[in-house]
Amino acid sequence: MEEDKQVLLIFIQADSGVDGASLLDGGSVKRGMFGAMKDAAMSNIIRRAQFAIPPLSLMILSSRNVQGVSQSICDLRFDKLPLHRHWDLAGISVQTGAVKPAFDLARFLRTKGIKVLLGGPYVTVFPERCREHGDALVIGEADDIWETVQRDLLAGQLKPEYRVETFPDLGIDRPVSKSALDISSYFTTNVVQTTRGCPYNCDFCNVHVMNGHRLRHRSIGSVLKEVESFLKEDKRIFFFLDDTVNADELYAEKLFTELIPFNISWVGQATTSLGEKPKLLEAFSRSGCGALLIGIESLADQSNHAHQKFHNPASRQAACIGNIREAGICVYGSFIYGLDGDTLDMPAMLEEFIEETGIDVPGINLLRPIPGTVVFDRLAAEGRLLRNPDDHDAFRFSWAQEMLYSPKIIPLERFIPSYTAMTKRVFTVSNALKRAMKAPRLGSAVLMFNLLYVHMYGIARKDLGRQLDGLA
Ligand code: B12
Ligand code: SF4
Repeated sequence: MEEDKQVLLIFIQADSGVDGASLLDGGSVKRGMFGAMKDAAMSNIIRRAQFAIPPLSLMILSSRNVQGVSQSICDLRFDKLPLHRHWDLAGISVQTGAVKPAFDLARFLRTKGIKVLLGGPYVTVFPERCREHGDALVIGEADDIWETVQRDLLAGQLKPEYRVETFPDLGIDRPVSKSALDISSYFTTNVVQTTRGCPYNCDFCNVHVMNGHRLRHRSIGSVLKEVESFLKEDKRIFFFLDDTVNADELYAEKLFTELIPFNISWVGQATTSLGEKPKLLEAFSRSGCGALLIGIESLADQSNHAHQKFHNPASRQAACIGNIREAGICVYGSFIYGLDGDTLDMPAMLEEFIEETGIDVPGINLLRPIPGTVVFDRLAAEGRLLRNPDDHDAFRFSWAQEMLYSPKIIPLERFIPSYTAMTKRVFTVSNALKRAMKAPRLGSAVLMFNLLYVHMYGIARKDLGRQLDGLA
């Protein structure tokens, strides 16, 4: 009898970013033995614990079964490449900030005689740059076309390119299975996406480029079924991976009201406007919402507007955050310092805002121009990128560790010290303890995140310090 075709789906470990803050120079900066050991241990913990949720993309693909094909997932954050086995095809998920490790891996696998197929956000946005690195490309959301790919593989007729012409209809039931995952590797494996697409246009983001502007929902029945089936294998917390879980308020209210009897706890991402919708907030809280990441970005309208973000007016931010926290939901406030429109007054404003609103976990990011976003092209056209715009690897993921562009108003050599001085004051052990004690829920998780950030922003300051020295 003929053996099944073996497909290996690979998620890449990024060198830095949330996958594990380590110095960008790979540690060649001199540190004491204790410092080096502490950094290595913390990087390891971050890699293994902090954001260790499985890649939903690969769970979706491995759930599309075609008879005669067996699929396995290799998550390089935990797993070694299983090269002792035979593989007919390796599918790599390529994220925009981890292009080099993905292409290096593709080259290596091809030297071993394994066919490589590339898919994911970077391939969708820059297919031409990927073509030479794979035997085949999948451009776009692969939910349905993946079965065609598998059938072609079976027939020995893999095509060089599969292009998804129209966004998949998420209303069709496509059950997601965890059978290709090692459940014990992760913090939780309960990752669910209810909706794709984003009606907004923030110029630093490319979700609307990859997934379109129209919100596409799954049916509420199908989400409920998935939650029920996921709970049978893993009772831990749920992550709703939607970019804005309150984007369609009617849908969200119905969904989370129906989720109340499931007695789960969950986290997600939302906009500040949730704080002005008491019924929706109640549904979130009663269905077990423990924390929400809220993209506040700037406290100044002129800065948010300069980046096409209009749905978060500064005058309403504090009250909205107060209401969300009062409903018993922790707020991870995500800010960006260095937006066009920001001045040197912003750090003091941010610190005061974080203090006054009691934000449980602050994240103060540097703007990262990601290739394929509108801001990237604009900064390139204005001559403000500090690296060659053609070298996408220079724009790899990192954790607030380097400036990749010149801010519009603040000179770079004043911007960097103003940022590092702020993170030094905001991310301290005593602030971490204070925030954990005041958190409406999940106090120990709030403590863990804040402590990790004490470490990660410390690493970022070392890298930025080196960049600043280089400017002098
Ligand atoms: C959950 C999440 C995370 C999680 C898990 C990572 C992950 N990629 O699964 C964590 C917290 C670890 C994370 C980390 C980061 N993330 Co993130 N993350 C997300 C989020 C919110 C959901 C991802 C998801 O599951 N989507 C649902 C799945 C179904 O969609 P998908 O991944 O695009 O997959 C579809 C297609 O792309 C394609 N596909 C994907 N892979 C493959 C592989 C093959 C072989 C094939 C055929 C097809 C295919 O088919 C899939 C099904 O349709 C997205 C936003 C978004 N809307 O996607 C951001 C997003 C992916 N993250 C982003 C960023 C910037 C980061 C970080 C760099 C943050 C940082 N500064 O450190 C790190 C990078 C770490 C890494 N190694 O990738 C950006 C990526 C930009 C880009 N163009 O690449 C996004 C798009 C958010 C944004 N606003 O721009 N992230
Ligand atoms: S940052 Fe969030 S709200 Fe803005 S376009 Fe991206 S997904 Fe939409």
